[in-house]
Amino acid sequence: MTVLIKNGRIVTATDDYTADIVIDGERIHTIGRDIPAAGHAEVHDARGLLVLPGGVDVHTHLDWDFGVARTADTFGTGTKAAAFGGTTTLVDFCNQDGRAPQAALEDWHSRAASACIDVAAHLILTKVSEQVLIDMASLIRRDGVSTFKLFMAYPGVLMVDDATIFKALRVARDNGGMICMHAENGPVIQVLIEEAIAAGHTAPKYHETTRPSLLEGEATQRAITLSELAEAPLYIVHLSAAEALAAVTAARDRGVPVHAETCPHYLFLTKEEYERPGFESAKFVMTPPLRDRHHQSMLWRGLSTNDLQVVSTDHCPFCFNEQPLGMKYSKQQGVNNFNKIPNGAPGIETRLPLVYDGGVRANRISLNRFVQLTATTPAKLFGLFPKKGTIAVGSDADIVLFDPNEQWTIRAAAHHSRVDYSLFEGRSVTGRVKKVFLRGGLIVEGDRWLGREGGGNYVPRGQAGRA
Ligand code: DUC
Ligand code: ZN
Ligand code: ZN
Repeated sequence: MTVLIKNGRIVTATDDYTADIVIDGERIHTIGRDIPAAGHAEVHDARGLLVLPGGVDVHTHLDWDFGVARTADTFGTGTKAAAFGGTTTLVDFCNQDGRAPQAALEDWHSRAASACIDVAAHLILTKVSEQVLIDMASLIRRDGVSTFKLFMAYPGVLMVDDATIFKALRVARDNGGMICMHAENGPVIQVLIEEAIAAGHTAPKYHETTRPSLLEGEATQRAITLSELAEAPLYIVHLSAAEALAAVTAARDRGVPVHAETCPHYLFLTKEEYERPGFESAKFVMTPPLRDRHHQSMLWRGLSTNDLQVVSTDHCPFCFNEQPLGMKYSKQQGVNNFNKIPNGAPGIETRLPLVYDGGVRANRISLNRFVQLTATTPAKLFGLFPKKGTIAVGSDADIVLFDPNEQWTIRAAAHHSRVDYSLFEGRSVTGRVKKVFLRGGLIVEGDRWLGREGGGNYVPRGQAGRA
């Protein structure tokens, strides 16, 4: 059973040409010109469309337990939303949550079984005993979990100390793994939060004032110092601050293998959102918080100089309203105290159109760079390439047909996530996902859903940290 995609403009991280693609089973079999339509089970005319590798989003929190809160998407709903946004592979965060890593991973697998697209796991380590350091090696080598997130923030909840970070970096280095770092100085942030609350500053906007960019810069520099000493690769997640980017840039200039991602909300929104009336601004409470325009222009610069190498979503959705999912899934927990607002925001369905519209169409990045940032480099850094992240003979036939000219308006009501709002509500964008193939199977056609829960595979990953 073969599928033919004809006349499309194929864009990868390096190439841009018009050709036909034959998919045989789950893989790309042939790329060529003027391939006859006869004899194929399906023929798709991609004239006028971009043919892109399926997006790879390496930062999501589906069905994620964040203590008193839980994210609103199941693997079924979150991955369906991802597919409509042109993403065909996720690397999602599995929380150790004080358990043996293997138990946490089994639990993650049972929930991830409903995924509609391909999924892989990172492990968030919160209790790193000597046994856990030993377990890391088999997680990398046997289970295909080659990346681990550590937190320098949230003391008493998720934070680990510098000694732990240093030890974990060395274990990752020795086994082909990589540490992903949430870099903010948690203890100092805690002081600022306590002072704000004591002063009666309880509105959502104080989330931003208590997490200054300097403290992201400090922690990023500290993480880099530890990784440099350990001679281990490092990946800074959700980088938002110019100070943090400066530390990454200086390290990369020294030849240190530091990598970093940013997210669409830091590229397109600013801290002015915290001035929205009432509790509305709680929708924008994510960590790190939104920054001012100066940081934003530095992030675009970092994307063009390759000091920022990935755009991921950090899809960590909590509903604005309490109903219908309940208080555990809602921002309303923090209506009287910003420190109780679950930290996180949705974005899994809008990454490609936003970056295409605000990046490529706005002449900030090239079309090839767009593919590199959203598919190829994340696949390479996280041990998924060349199975994922490109269009090449032998690669999985994860393919997006994208209309570069269609203008549409982002509306949460039309989304497929269970979350009840969008950070980008009402924003007009040009560029829209039209068809999505997952391993050769058509799962999205316009607004028609053709995929199924459980149709995604678990993808064990190889060595991490090589772009
Ligand atoms: N960090 C994340 O990556 N996601 C949600 C909250 C956080 O602190
Ligand atoms: Zn984080
Ligand atoms: Zn996250």
